[in-house]
Amino acid sequence: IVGGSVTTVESQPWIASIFKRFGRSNGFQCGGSLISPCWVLTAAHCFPDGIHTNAKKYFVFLGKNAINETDYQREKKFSVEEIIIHEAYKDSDQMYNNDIALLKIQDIQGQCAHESNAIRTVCLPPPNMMLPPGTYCQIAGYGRVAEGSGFSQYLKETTVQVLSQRTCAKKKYYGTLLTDNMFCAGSTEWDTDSCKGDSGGPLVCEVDRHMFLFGIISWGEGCSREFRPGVYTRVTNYNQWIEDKTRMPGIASG
Ligand code: 4AZ
Repeated sequence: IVGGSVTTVESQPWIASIFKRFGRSNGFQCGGSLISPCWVLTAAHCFPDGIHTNAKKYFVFLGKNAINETDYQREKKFSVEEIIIHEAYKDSDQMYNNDIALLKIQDIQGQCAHESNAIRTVCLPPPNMMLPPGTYCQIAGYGRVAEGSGFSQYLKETTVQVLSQRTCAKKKYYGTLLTDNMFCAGSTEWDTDSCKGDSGGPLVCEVDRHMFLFGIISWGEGCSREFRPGVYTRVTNYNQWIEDKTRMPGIASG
């Protein structure tokens, strides 16, 4: 996150941090959001091996304040039982379409997440609920604090404003790179934004005094550049997909 401020996980208790094992060392990969006790929603581009991704190579923390510190009081570690990448996910050199994936998580006792002050699920907005342009939303993550800098030591959050699709699809902005599965959010001063390492993490907005997960941090040209706002996966296009993929395996009928 460029700009904004350092926060504590209690103010973003749905945030997940996704790590990958590299032999002896582990690397922070992406953010995510806890949408139900067993499921983290994140970006498909966090798994460049696609359907060949080995779930065993990944693990997830909830309740984590700092990437490089262990907080025995608050954080909980989970293995990844399953990675579901959207069937229509597509990456090009410049953008990602259908940039959405689900991780099924389980702790060492085989349990899903338990709520605490530092760990909570976030609600999904109703299908096709649109946000008026100008709506203020929050983004959060452990990513870069400026283009070309290192990742943030601690969780950061900031406020961005939703842009209209019409504005963001103008030539001066992203033109035809923007699809209906995306929306843009940024600051009018171009002084705060998501950045590399924040991908997969949450964009939440308050509607009727409740917080909803409207966006997944996805892409953008650089960070905090003029006329290059952050681009977010439009979560309301995927309510049915999420429901289908996270539904408990039923008993076959007929
Ligand atoms: C990235 O590379 C990335 N400014 C994420 C968000 C943005 C740019 C790049 C948006 O993960």
